[in-house]
Amino acid sequence: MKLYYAKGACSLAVRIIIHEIGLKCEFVAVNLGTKQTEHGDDFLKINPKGSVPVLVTDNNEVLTENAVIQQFLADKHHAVHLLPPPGDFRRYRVLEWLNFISSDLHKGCSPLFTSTLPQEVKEKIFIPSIKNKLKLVEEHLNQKKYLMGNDFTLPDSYLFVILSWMPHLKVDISDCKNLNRYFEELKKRDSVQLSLKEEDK
Ligand SMILES: N[C@@H](CCC(=O)N[C@@H](CS)C(=O)NCC(=O)O)C(=O)O
Repeated sequence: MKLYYAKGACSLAVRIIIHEIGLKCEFVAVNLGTKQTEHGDDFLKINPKGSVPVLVTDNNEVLTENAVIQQFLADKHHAVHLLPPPGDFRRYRVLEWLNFISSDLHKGCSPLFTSTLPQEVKEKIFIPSIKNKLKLVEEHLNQKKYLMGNDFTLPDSYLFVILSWMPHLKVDISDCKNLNRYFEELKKRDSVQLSLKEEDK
Protein backbone atom coordinates (compact mmCIF):
# COMPACT_ATOMS: atom_id res chain seq x y z
CA MET A 1 0.00 0.00 0.00
CA LYS A 2 1.22 3.47 -0.82
CA LEU A 3 0.08 6.91 0.34
CA TYR A 4 0.89 10.03 -1.63
CA TYR A 5 1.04 12.93 0.78
CA ALA A 6 2.27 16.47 1.28
CA LYS A 7 3.82 17.51 4.57
CA GLY A 8 1.20 18.88 6.99
CA ALA A 9 -1.57 18.67 4.38
CA CYS A 10 -4.89 16.89 4.87
CA SER A 11 -3.17 13.63 3.88
CA LEU A 12 -1.77 13.67 7.44
CA ALA A 13 -5.24 12.56 8.59
CA VAL A 14 -4.94 9.37 6.52
CA ARG A 15 -1.42 8.73 7.84
CA ILE A 16 -2.78 8.98 11.40
CA ILE A 17 -5.50 6.43 10.58
CA ILE A 18 -2.93 4.10 8.98
CA HIS A 19 -0.98 4.19 12.25
CA GLU A 20 -4.13 3.87 14.38
CA ILE A 21 -4.89 0.60 12.57
CA GLY A 22 -1.23 -0.44 12.56
CA LEU A 23 -0.80 -0.89 8.81
CA LYS A 24 2.35 -1.10 6.74
CA CYS A 25 2.52 1.63 4.13
CA GLU A 26 4.99 3.34 1.85
CA PHE A 27 4.70 7.13 2.02
CA VAL A 28 5.55 9.15 -1.09
CA ALA A 29 5.88 12.93 -0.82
CA VAL A 30 4.32 15.14 -3.47
CA ASN A 31 5.28 18.71 -4.27
CA LEU A 32 1.84 20.26 -4.75
CA GLY A 33 3.35 23.28 -6.52
CA THR A 34 5.22 21.39 -9.22
CA LYS A 35 2.98 18.27 -9.12
CA GLN A 36 6.06 16.07 -8.97
CA THR A 37 6.54 13.19 -6.57
CA GLU A 38 9.74 12.84 -4.59
CA HIS A 39 10.77 10.18 -7.14
CA GLY A 40 10.38 12.65 -10.00
CA ASP A 41 7.11 11.16 -11.29
CA ASP A 42 4.38 13.32 -12.76
CA PHE A 43 1.75 13.31 -9.99
CA LEU A 44 -1.01 14.38 -12.41
CA LYS A 45 -0.63 11.01 -14.13
CA ILE A 46 -1.32 9.32 -10.78
CA ASN A 47 -4.15 11.66 -9.76
CA PRO A 48 -5.39 14.03 -12.49
CA LYS A 49 -7.12 16.07 -9.73
CA GLY A 50 -3.62 17.01 -8.54
CA SER A 51 -4.49 16.70 -4.87
CA VAL A 52 -3.38 14.55 -1.97
CA PRO A 53 -4.19 12.18 -0.33
CA VAL A 54 -4.00 9.35 -2.85
CA LEU A 55 -3.96 5.75 -1.70
CA VAL A 56 -2.69 2.96 -3.91
CA THR A 57 -4.03 -0.30 -2.51
CA ASP A 58 -2.24 -3.65 -2.49
CA ASN A 59 -4.44 -4.51 -5.51
CA ASN A 60 -3.14 -1.42 -7.29
CA GLU A 61 -6.43 0.45 -7.06
CA VAL A 62 -5.89 4.19 -6.95
CA LEU A 63 -8.28 5.76 -4.45
CA THR A 64 -8.71 9.50 -3.88
CA GLU A 65 -10.83 11.63 -1.50
CA ASN A 66 -9.75 11.76 2.09
CA ALA A 67 -13.07 10.79 3.67
CA VAL A 68 -13.46 7.82 1.33
CA ILE A 69 -9.89 6.59 1.82
CA GLN A 70 -10.45 6.65 5.58
CA GLN A 71 -13.68 4.65 5.25
CA PHE A 72 -11.98 2.15 2.96
CA LEU A 73 -9.12 1.58 5.42
CA ALA A 74 -11.41 1.16 8.43
CA ASP A 75 -13.81 -1.18 6.60
CA LYS A 76 -11.09 -3.26 4.95
CA HIS A 77 -9.31 -3.83 8.26
CA HIS A 78 -12.49 -4.23 10.35
CA ALA A 79 -11.53 -1.27 12.51
CA VAL A 80 -15.03 -0.96 13.93
CA HIS A 81 -13.72 1.14 16.80
CA LEU A 82 -12.86 3.81 14.21
CA LEU A 83 -15.96 3.33 12.06
CA PRO A 84 -18.88 1.19 13.31
CA PRO A 85 -20.28 -1.38 10.85
CA PRO A 86 -23.13 -0.75 8.35
CA GLY A 87 -26.49 -0.71 10.08
CA ASP A 88 -25.09 0.61 13.36
CA PHE A 89 -26.44 4.15 13.62
CA ARG A 90 -23.17 5.38 15.15
CA ARG A 91 -21.56 4.73 11.77
CA TYR A 92 -23.67 7.48 10.25
CA ARG A 93 -22.79 9.87 13.08
CA VAL A 94 -19.09 9.21 12.37
CA LEU A 95 -19.69 9.76 8.65
CA GLU A 96 -21.73 12.88 9.38
CA TRP A 97 -18.68 14.36 11.14
CA LEU A 98 -16.29 13.16 8.46
CA ASN A 99 -18.39 14.78 5.77
CA PHE A 100 -18.78 18.05 7.69
CA ILE A 101 -15.04 18.26 8.30
CA SER A 102 -14.27 17.53 4.66
CA SER A 103 -16.86 19.69 2.94
CA ASP A 104 -17.37 22.53 5.41
CA LEU A 105 -14.25 22.87 7.53
CA HIS A 106 -11.55 21.74 5.11
CA LYS A 107 -12.99 23.45 2.08
CA GLY A 108 -13.87 26.47 4.22
CA CYS A 109 -10.13 26.83 4.84
CA SER A 110 -9.18 26.61 1.17
CA PRO A 111 -9.54 30.36 0.38
CA LEU A 112 -7.26 31.12 3.33
CA PHE A 113 -4.45 29.21 1.61
CA THR A 114 -4.82 31.42 -1.48
CA SER A 115 -1.92 33.87 -1.40
CA THR A 116 -3.48 36.13 -4.05
CA LEU A 117 -6.63 36.72 -2.00
CA PRO A 118 -6.32 40.00 -0.05
CA GLN A 119 -5.94 39.56 3.71
CA GLU A 120 -8.84 42.01 4.20
CA VAL A 121 -11.21 39.69 2.30
CA LYS A 122 -9.95 36.74 4.31
CA GLU A 123 -10.56 38.61 7.57
CA LYS A 124 -13.98 39.96 6.60
CA ILE A 125 -15.46 36.90 4.94
CA PHE A 126 -13.61 33.63 5.22
CA ILE A 127 -12.15 33.76 8.75
CA PRO A 128 -15.53 34.60 10.39
CA SER A 129 -17.15 31.83 8.37
CA ILE A 130 -14.66 29.18 9.49
CA LYS A 131 -14.84 30.46 13.08
CA ASN A 132 -18.63 30.12 13.06
CA LYS A 133 -18.32 26.52 11.94
CA LEU A 134 -15.65 25.81 14.53
CA LYS A 135 -17.87 27.31 17.24
CA LEU A 136 -20.37 24.51 16.56
CA VAL A 137 -17.63 21.96 17.13
CA GLU A 138 -16.48 23.84 20.23
CA GLU A 139 -19.98 23.52 21.70
CA HIS A 140 -20.25 19.88 20.69
CA LEU A 141 -16.97 19.07 22.44
CA ASN A 142 -18.22 20.40 25.76
CA GLN A 143 -17.74 17.48 28.19
CA LYS A 144 -16.62 15.19 25.35
CA LYS A 145 -13.11 13.85 24.89
CA TYR A 146 -13.55 13.12 21.19
CA LEU A 147 -16.20 13.92 18.57
CA MET A 148 -18.03 10.67 19.31
CA GLY A 149 -17.59 10.90 23.07
CA ASN A 150 -15.03 8.69 24.78
CA ASP A 151 -13.82 6.94 21.65
CA PHE A 152 -11.43 8.22 19.00
CA THR A 153 -12.94 7.68 15.53
CA LEU A 154 -12.04 8.59 11.92
CA PRO A 155 -13.05 12.28 11.94
CA ASP A 156 -10.85 13.06 14.95
CA SER A 157 -7.72 12.62 12.83
CA TYR A 158 -9.11 14.94 10.17
CA LEU A 159 -10.20 17.60 12.65
CA PHE A 160 -6.76 17.43 14.26
CA VAL A 161 -5.17 18.37 10.94
CA ILE A 162 -7.61 21.24 10.31
CA LEU A 163 -6.93 22.63 13.79
CA SER A 164 -3.18 22.37 13.21
CA TRP A 165 -3.58 24.83 10.31
CA MET A 166 -5.23 27.58 12.38
CA PRO A 167 -2.09 29.48 13.51
CA HIS A 168 -0.71 29.51 9.96
CA LEU A 169 -4.07 30.69 8.57
CA LYS A 170 -4.28 33.36 11.28
CA VAL A 171 -7.55 32.05 12.62
CA ASP A 172 -7.54 32.86 16.32
CA ILE A 173 -9.29 30.13 18.28
CA SER A 174 -7.71 30.92 21.63
CA ASP A 175 -11.20 31.49 23.10
CA CYS A 176 -12.26 27.93 22.14
CA LYS A 177 -11.13 26.09 25.25
CA ASN A 178 -12.67 22.75 24.27
CA LEU A 179 -11.01 22.76 20.85
CA ASN A 180 -7.66 23.64 22.39
CA ARG A 181 -7.96 20.94 25.05
CA TYR A 182 -9.04 18.44 22.36
CA PHE A 183 -6.12 19.37 20.09
CA GLU A 184 -3.55 19.03 22.91
CA GLU A 185 -5.08 15.69 23.92
CA LEU A 186 -4.89 14.36 20.35
CA LYS A 187 -1.28 15.47 20.04
CA LYS A 188 -0.41 12.98 22.77
CA ARG A 189 -1.78 9.94 20.90
CA ASP A 190 0.88 7.51 19.66
CA SER A 191 -0.51 7.53 16.10
CA VAL A 192 -0.42 11.33 15.99
CA GLN A 193 3.04 11.61 17.51
CA LEU A 194 4.44 9.07 15.06
CA SER A 195 2.75 10.79 12.12
CA LEU A 196 4.05 14.22 13.12
CA LYS A 197 7.55 12.80 13.58
CA GLU A 198 7.44 11.14 10.16
CA GLU A 199 6.36 14.40 8.54
CA ASP A 200 9.01 16.25 10.51
CA LYS A 201 6.43 18.53 12.13
N1 LIG B 1 -11.44 16.53 -2.44
C1 LIG B 1 -10.13 16.21 -1.98
C2 LIG B 1 -9.39 17.50 -1.71
C3 LIG B 1 -8.04 17.27 -1.11
C4 LIG B 1 -7.26 18.58 -1.02
O1 LIG B 1 -7.81 19.67 -1.07
N2 LIG B 1 -5.94 18.42 -0.85
C5 LIG B 1 -5.07 19.56 -0.82
C6 LIG B 1 -4.06 19.44 0.32
S1 LIG B 1 -4.84 19.60 1.90
C7 LIG B 1 -4.29 19.58 -2.11
O2 LIG B 1 -3.76 18.57 -2.53
N3 LIG B 1 -4.22 20.75 -2.75
C8 LIG B 1 -3.48 20.95 -3.95
C9 LIG B 1 -4.35 21.00 -5.17
O3 LIG B 1 -5.56 20.70 -5.08
O4 LIG B 1 -3.82 21.37 -6.21
C10 LIG B 1 -10.19 15.32 -0.74
O5 LIG B 1 -11.14 15.48 0.04
O6 LIG B 1 -9.30 14.49 -0.56
